[in-house]
Amino acid sequence: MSVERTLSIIKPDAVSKNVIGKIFSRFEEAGLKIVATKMLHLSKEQAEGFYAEHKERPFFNDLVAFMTSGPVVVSALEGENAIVKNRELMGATNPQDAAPGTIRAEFASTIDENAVHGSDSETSAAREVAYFFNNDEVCPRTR
Ligand code: RTP
Ligand code: MG
Repeated sequence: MSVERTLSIIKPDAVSKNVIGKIFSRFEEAGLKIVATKMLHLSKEQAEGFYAEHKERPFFNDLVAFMTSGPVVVSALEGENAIVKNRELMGATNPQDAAPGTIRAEFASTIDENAVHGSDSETSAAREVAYFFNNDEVCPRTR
C-alpha cells in the first residue's frame, strides 16, 4: 500500500442534485483527504482535452455536452490506495451495475449521467490532477 493522489470530479448531474457534501462525506469517511478542490464550469475545449482518450468513442460528443452542461467540482484526493479506493466508492460506470451503497448506485441514474469521475490508474491520476491544479493549489496535510 502507498499514499496516492487521484482526481475526482463531481459531475453536473450530482451538482444539480445538491449532493456535493454527501459525496465529499463518502471520501472523508473512507479516509481520503481532500487536498485540492474547486468548482468550475468546463469549456468544450477543457472537457474534450480531459476526455481525449475517448475521442474516437461513439459517446464522446454526448459526454462532452454533458460535462459542459453545468458546473462540476474537481478535487484531488489523497490517501492509502486512493485510486482504487475512490473507484470502489464510485461503483461501476453504469449505475445499474453499481454495487449497493456506492456513489453511483445512490446518486446516478444513467451511464451517461453517472455522478462522478475518478482516475483509473497512476498515470491518469498524475495527468488529471495536473490538468486542473497547479502545484501550489494542492495542499498536502501536515496535521
Ligand atoms: P469516468 O472516466 O467518468 O470516471 O468513468 P469510467 O472510468 O467509469 O468510464 P469510462 O469508460 O472512462 O467512460 C467515461 C464516461 O463516458 C460515459 N460513457 N458512456 N454510453 C456508453 O456506453 C458510455 N460509456 C462510457 C460515462 O459517463 C463514463 O463515466
Ligand atoms: Mg474513465
